[in-house]
Amino acid sequence: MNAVLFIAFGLLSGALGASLPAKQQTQITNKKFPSSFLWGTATASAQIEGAWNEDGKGESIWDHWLHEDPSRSDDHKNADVACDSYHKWREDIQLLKELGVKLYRFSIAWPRILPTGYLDSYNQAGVDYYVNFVKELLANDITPLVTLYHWDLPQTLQEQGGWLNDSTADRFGEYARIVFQNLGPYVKLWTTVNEPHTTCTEGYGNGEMAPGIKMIGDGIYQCARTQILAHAIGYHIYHDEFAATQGGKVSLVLDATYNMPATDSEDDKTATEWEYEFNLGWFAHPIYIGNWPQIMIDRVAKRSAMEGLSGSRLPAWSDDEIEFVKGTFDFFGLNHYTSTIVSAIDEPAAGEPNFYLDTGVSTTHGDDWVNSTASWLWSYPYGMRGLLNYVWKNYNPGEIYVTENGWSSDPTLNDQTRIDYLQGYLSNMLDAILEDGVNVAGYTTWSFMDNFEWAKGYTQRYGIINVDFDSDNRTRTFKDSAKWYQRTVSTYCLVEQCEE
Ligand code: GBH
Repeated sequence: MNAVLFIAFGLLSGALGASLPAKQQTQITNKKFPSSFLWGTATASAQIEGAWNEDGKGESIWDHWLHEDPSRSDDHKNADVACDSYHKWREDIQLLKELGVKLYRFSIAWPRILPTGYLDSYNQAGVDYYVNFVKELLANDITPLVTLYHWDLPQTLQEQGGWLNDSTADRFGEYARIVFQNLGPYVKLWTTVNEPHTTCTEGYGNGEMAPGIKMIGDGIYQCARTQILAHAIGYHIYHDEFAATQGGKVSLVLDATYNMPATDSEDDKTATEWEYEFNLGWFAHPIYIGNWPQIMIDRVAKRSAMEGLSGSRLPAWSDDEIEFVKGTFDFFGLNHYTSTIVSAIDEPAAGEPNFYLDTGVSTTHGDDWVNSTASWLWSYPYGMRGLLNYVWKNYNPGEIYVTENGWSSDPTLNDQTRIDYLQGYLSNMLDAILEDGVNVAGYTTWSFMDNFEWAKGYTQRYGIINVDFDSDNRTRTFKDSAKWYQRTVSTYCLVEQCEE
């Protein structure tokens, strides 16, 4: 049974009152990827670089948060050294070359460029580091895809409120301008912020990530507003000042699950839309369509009223702001890992303001989806095809880059579960490209190598390359998945032999 039939069967059995069949079989396609397809891998500065205070780098919110209380990460470890990529960058580029990838997504540490976040702290050594890095990538025929903000905010800006303060969006613009000026001659693919959904829910909502703020009813929405403004400011600076001479593209990176209704009841279908709008639409709607999703405006207003508040906890955009934000994209940067099955619930009683009560649905995973070593990450390969189609139809982005997709395992080199995951997801990506006409230009798997997994420390490994965190050398070794990926990116084919 192919994936489409499986989904059709799922909906049908829903109609019959059964829950969605969890069993999924993915027939791996033997078609070839288009020769223009850009294969790559992804990392982020705070997760690989280490050298947290070298050559003038300022403290980031992640440095600060874990130095203050090491028990905030599962293994009580921090990112002071991580993969030591700050020193081992030439070796890393040779590994990328050995893998055969044409695209490398990485991020710039804001506190290396502006250690305090303010212009007067400008650090030439930080700029030089990244200029040398991108030149070396180009010399090895690897295209850089650069993220400006992958969660390492200068701590000094946090002390002014961080993403709860509108002025952080202006500070981001000043930082972005410096990076465009210096790296723009070499970099043509930019993303501003990575997964604002995650940093707002976890950094400012449940407080499980730096800066550890628990404002799940209101700060969470202010964080989103500020990051969207920061993105839009960065986009406009690029297009007003640099695009004509540099000719690059700018977007942002949004993370999303593929969501499906538990049954084909109207209520579950509506709940599925709510789940999309409160997670992906929250950010994609203002940028790709304009304003918050209507259901978000309505539901947060309704629940705020139930709570006896005089106005909505969701900050309203002015008409000028809506216009300023709308259309600030040149492609869609999509991170996709897992899927959900969504059910409607009764309206929760008014209580403490809470984003999840605002969303007002219940989500779960299929009974026999395979779980990774991360509790949230379940394999559902069709989700890649389903989500790419959802994004393509709803946001009309013109072009999509899948900027992250990957699997958490133990450190083993024999990581067949990762190969299974990647093969299934990539097969569905190719179906979306060839069968459904979705324009996916490139793919950067998460991750190039094992690295610092935020509040999970080093307990979860996403790399296709193993890093020995017990050795001073941080020795890198190809896992089976890296060898599999190496073959795939050279043959453009997911199986032993593709049809010619
Ligand atoms: C990405 O987030 C990040 O961009 C990347 O830095 C990270 O290393 C990678 O994924 C792997 O995690 O533990 O139940 O509270 C992916 C989206 C959102 C997934 C937050 C984990 C925590 C769920 N992430 N989520 S839970």
